[in-house]
Amino acid sequence: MSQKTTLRQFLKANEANLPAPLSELDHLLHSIARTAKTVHAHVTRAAITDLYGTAGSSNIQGEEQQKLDVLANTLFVTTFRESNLVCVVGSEEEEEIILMDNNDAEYVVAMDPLDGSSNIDVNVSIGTIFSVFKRKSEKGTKPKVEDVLQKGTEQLIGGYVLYGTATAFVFTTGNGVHIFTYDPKGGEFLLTHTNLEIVKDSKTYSCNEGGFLGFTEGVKKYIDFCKEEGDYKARYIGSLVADFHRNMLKGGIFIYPSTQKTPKGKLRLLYECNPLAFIAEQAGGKAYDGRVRIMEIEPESLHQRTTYYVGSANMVDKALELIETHE
Ligand code: AHM
Ligand code: MG
Repeated sequence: MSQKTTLRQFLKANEANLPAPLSELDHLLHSIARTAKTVHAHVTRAAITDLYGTAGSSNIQGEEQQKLDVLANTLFVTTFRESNLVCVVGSEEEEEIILMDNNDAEYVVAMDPLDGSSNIDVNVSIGTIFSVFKRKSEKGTKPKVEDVLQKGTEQLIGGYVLYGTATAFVFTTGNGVHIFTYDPKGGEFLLTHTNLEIVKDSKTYSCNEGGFLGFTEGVKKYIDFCKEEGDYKARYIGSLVADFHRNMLKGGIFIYPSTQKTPKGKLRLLYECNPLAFIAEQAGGKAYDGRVRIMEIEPESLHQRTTYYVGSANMVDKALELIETHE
């Protein structure tokens, strides 16, 4: 077995390609990776340590919070506070922005600390999703919500951690997509894919077809198109990070359209769609809301939702073409 590159070695070797001083982004990425290890440890032992089940509270979306949602949120927020690099965090689990009480810090984080909550209790893959930005407001002043409401094109880092059969840390700083797999033996994230590219065409579509009757005509036409082709596969875990990760590695399109229950789509622009859109584009894929490039949407609110079509470029193009001609 060849010696694998650690996250630290990789960042050091790629210093010139980072969009901010290495010491800062390096520190931030390490802090996220370290906390991901802690979350990994909790996730793998949750059935034993009584960490399954609901926390007895709801988030801003009115969704019941799981104990692990709350724990992951606390762990990541504490990490960012202690990093001294982050001035404000926007989290799926908290209604308002979270001030880090460090007005001299320059970075902003938007995150979903533990996505795929419905899969937590049943031992199915879940994930952490995050974006890092530079603040818009002046250093030394109190950060504002506008610091978090930045377009996806402004991201310095987009990333996720998949807690699956293995835990994987995937990110881009705008210079390709890299996957680090956690080695529980050595306690390190090791480089297992570099400059990942998503194939342009594939025959896998991921969509919750339970809502089919409520889909718009164009989306129905695209799903029908996949079925009529005869050799397409439907693959849907219901955990965004896991569905996205599979499509990144094997090709495919992930769709969360407008439904009767969620007319604006279900997924949140800032901390679910944008980071994955950045990664998809960096790997040669595409991410649209059905009409507009996800990363060009001007955010208006912290928990804003959007419809989402992401994955292999030609598949996204085909979906957009049918949506345009049928809506
Ligand atoms: P969550 O943030 O409450 O976990 O919801 C987001 C999750 C995504 O991981 C997944 O893609 C989607 O919800 C699945 O929704 P549905 O059950 O409607 O198919
Ligand atoms: Mg989520």
